[in-house]
Amino acid sequence: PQTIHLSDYRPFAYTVDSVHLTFRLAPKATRVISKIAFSPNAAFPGEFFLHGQDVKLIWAKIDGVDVTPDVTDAGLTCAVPDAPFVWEAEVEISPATNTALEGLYTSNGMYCTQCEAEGFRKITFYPDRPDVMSVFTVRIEGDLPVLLSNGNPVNSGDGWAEWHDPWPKPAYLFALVAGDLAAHPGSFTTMSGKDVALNIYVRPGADEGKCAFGMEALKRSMKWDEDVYGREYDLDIFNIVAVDDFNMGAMENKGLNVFNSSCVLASPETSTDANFERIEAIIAHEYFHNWTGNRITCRDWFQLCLKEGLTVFRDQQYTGDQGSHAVKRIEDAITMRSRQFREDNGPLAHPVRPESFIEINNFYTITVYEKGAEVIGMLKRLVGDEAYYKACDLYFERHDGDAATIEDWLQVFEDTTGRDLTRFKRWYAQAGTPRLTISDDYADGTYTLHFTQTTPATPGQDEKAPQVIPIAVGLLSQNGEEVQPTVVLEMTETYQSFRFDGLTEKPIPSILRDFSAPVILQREQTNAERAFLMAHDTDPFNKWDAGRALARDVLTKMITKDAAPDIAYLDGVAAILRDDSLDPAFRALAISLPSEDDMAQALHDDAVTPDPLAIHRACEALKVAMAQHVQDILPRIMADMIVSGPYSPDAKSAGKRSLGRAALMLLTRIDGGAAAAKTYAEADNMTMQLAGLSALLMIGKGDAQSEAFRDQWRNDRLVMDKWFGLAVAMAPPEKAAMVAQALTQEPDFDMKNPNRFRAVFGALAGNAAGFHDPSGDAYRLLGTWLIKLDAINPQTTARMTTAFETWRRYGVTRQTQMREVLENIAATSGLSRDTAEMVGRMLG
Ligand code: DPP
Ligand code: ZN
Repeated sequence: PQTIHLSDYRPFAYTVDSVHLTFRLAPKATRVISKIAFSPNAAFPGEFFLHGQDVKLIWAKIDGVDVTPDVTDAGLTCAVPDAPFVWEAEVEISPATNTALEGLYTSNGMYCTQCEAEGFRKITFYPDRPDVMSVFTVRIEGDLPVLLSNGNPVNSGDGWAEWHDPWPKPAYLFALVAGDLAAHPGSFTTMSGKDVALNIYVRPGADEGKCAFGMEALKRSMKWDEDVYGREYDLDIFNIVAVDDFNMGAMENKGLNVFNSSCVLASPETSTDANFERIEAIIAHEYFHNWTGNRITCRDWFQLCLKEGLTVFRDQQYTGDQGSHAVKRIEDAITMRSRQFREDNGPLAHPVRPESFIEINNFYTITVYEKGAEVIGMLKRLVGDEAYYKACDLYFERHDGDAATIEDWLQVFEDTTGRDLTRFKRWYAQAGTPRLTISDDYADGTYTLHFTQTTPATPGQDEKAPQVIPIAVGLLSQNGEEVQPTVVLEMTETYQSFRFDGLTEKPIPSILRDFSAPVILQREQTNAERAFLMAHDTDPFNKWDAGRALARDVLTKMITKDAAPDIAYLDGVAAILRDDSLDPAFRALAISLPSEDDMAQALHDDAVTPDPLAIHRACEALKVAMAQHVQDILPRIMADMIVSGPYSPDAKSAGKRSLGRAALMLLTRIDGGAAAAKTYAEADNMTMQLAGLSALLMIGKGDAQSEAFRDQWRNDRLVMDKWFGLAVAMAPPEKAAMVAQALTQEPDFDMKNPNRFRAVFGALAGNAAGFHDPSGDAYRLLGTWLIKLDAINPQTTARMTTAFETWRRYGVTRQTQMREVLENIAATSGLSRDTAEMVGRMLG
C-alpha cells in the first residue's frame, strides 16, 4: 500500500464550480447521478483524476457527449477539454451490503452516510479531498417518509426531496439520511435575530423520549459559541440524526450532523451521569465544527488537528463553563496521561500533525484530538486570553471559506501578538511526551527552580529539539499560605532556571498548576511534601495531583516491596472525605486511584517489568485498606450525596452522585454488598442502578441483579451495551476471556454493530489483569475476533488493535503471546489496509 506524505501536497488540477447529485435509493442497487461543473486550475495544471471505490460506473458524459474513462480500483482518469466543462455520470452502489459503514450504508432500515475522511469516493466518482470545495444541490428519490441532506430544504413531494447547501464544502462534509424517522423539534434565535429550525431525528418508538436533553444541549452550544467566540449559525435549519451502527462518535456534516445513537440519546432511566456529560460535550463539539471545521476546513488530512484540536479545546472550555473548570481539567489530564501518554510512549507515537500515513482513518487519534487541544491551551496560556480571542477573530475573518493549514492558524497569532512561534510549532511536529526534570535551591531569600527537558525518541524521530513549555508555578509557605500566586514560566531551552526573590523562608513549590503543559514531571519529592500539597495547595489540579502522586508511590511500594498501605495516604484520603468545603466531584476524583494500566506504565517508566496481576492485587488491597480506614465516614457520605428526588444530570447533582458512588464502592469492600444491593433495589436512575450492580459484581455477587437488569432492559440496545460491557469489565482476571467468549455466543451479540463489539472487547482490553492473564487466552480471543471483524469493518478493527500497543512493556512470556497474535493478524490474507498499517507499526 502507498504511503502519503505531507511534503507531496499539490493542489487539485481543477476547481469544482457546482455539484448536482440525484440519488435513486434501493438497498442493493442505489443509483447516483452526478452533474459536476469543472474548470481547469490554471496555476496547477495536471491530470483529471476522480476518486472512486466500490462504485460501478454505468455511463459518463462530458458536455453531454458519452466518454469512456479509464477506471481502476482507486478511481478514474479521462481526457477532458482544456476549458470549463460539465461532467455527468451514473453509478451504482449497494448500501445494504456496506458493512464497513463508510460511504452510504443502511442501519436498521435507514439510509445514512459517513464520508469523513474518504467515504465520499464510495458514493460516486469525485475529487475526494478536503481542499476541493463546492456548492452542492441534492435530490433524493426514495419511498421513505424522511429524506434529508445538507443545507436548506428547497422542495419536496411524494417520494422525493431536494436540498441546497449554499456554503461551499468539501465532500467529506456531505451527508444523506433517509428513513422512517420521528423528529424531536426545537428552535433557536441567533444573535442577529434569525430563527433556526432544529430537529433531532430518531427511530419512531422508545427513542423519541430520549431527545429532550440533546436538544437543550444543542441550544446551549449555539448560545455559547455566540457569547464566547462570536460565532453565529448560518443556515435556516440544523438537523441531528441518531444512527445505531456508526464507527465513530458523531460527524459534523454541514447542517446535518449524524450521531452514533449512544452519543445523543439520553434519559435518566437509561443513561448515566457520565453519558449525559459525554453527550453534551459531543453535541457541542459537532456543533462547534460548523465554524472550526466547516466554514474553515483543512487543506489536507495532515492538518486534521487544525479542526479537531481546536474543536476539542472549544468543547472542553464549554464543558468547564457548564460545571467546574477544575474538575474538567482533572478529567482531561487523566485522559491525557492514561491514553495519550500511552500512545506517545509506544510504537504508534506520532506528532499532532503527522507527516505520513497509509490510511488516514488510523490518525483520528487521542494525539491528534486531545494533545491537539492541549497545544491550543498552551498557546492561549502563553499569549493570554485577550490576545487569544483577538487571534481567533482574525482567523475567522481571514480564513472563512478556506481550506487552511497549521501555518495559517499560527500566523494569526504571530500577526496579532508579534510573537515568533517558530519554536512553539515544534509541538505539531515532534511526537513523544517531554520529561521535565526539576531541582531547586534556596539562599538569602531567593528561591530558584532549575528545569531540564528531554523527549524520548519515537518511531522515525530519534533526536528531539527543546519545546516551548508553559510551566504554571505557585509557591507555598511552610504553613500552607500562598506566598507566590500562579505565574507562567515560559521554558524554551533544554536547561533553564527561574528565580523568585524576596522570600523569608524556603517555599514549597507547586509546579505545573492546572496541568499547564502535557509533560511528565520527574522530581524527587517526599511523601510528606506530597501530603502537604494534597492538604494545602490552592491550585485544585495540583491538590488533586499531589494525592495522585502519593497514591502512585504507595502502590509502587506495595507492588515492588510488598509494603503495607501507607498510613499517611490513608489519613490524606480521610481528610479529603471529611472536608465538606470541597466540591463533591473534586473529592471523588481526589480519592480515586490511578488505573491499573497507569500503574503498569509508571512501573515501566521506572524500569520495572509490570505484572498486571500484582498491580491488580495491590490496587484491591489498597482499596480495602482505604475502606477500613474511613469506614465511619462512608455511610454519612452516601446519605448526604445520594439524595432522592427528581433526577437532574447537572454538574452539581452528578458530582454529588459521583462522591456517593465512590463511597459505595469502598463500603462494598467491607459490608458484604449490603449497601450495593440496597442501592440497586432503590435506584430510580441508571447512574445508581449501574453503580449498585457494578459494586455487587465487583465482589463476585449480583448474579440475580444482573439477570434482572437484563430482563428489564432487553429491548434497549444502548443499555444492553452497558450490560455486555459490565460483565467483562467486572469479571475476575482469570475469567475475563471466558466471560467475553460466552457473551459472543449470545443471540444479541452482533459483531456488525460497532457499539456492541466495542462493549465486549473494549471492556476486555480495559480489564487490565484479565486481558493480561498469564494464559494468554484474552490476547488470542481478541486476535481471533479482530480477524473476523476486519473482513466486514476495517475501521473499527484497526482502532481496536491498539489494545496491543503496549506489548513491549511486559515480560517475555506476555510479549511473545502478544507478538504472536499481532503476527497472526498481519499474516491474514485479504487484511484491510487499515489494520495492516496498525499492526505493521506495532510490530515494526
Ligand atoms: N470529525 C468527526 C469528529 O471528530 C470525526 N468523527 O467530530
Ligand atoms: Zn471533531
